[in-house]
Amino acid sequence: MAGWIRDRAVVLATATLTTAGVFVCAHLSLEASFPKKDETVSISPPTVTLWFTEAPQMAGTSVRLLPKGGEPLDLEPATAQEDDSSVVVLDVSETLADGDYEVMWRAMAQDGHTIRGDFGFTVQTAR
Ligand SMILES: [Cu+2]
Repeated sequence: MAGWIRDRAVVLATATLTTAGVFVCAHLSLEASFPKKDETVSISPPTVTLWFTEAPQMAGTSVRLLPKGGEPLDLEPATAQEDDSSVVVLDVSETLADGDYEVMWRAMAQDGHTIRGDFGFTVQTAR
């Protein structure tokens, strides 16, 4: 019993540390996106663009776009915008069919903290 409690405590402590390491970063966070979270767009978006509060380290930053419940689209890796490296752009080189999509992103701050998140949007071109 005591062993079980100790193991459980270790698991909880580890979970807490992991959560803090992943999600708590006072300076780097996602400020805005295109498309916006839960937005319905009437054209296939040419990019998925993420505005961060500071420039992330691109080596630890990635953006994936996938049809809801499907596989990530095979796109070129996201890049920092030339004139503002706090803006990360994923070029969407194919036309998205109508439907629900998910954006899964990860960004590494200059201090090495990694944050991640996801949001959905809908493409609806048909009237
Ligand atoms: Cu940080």
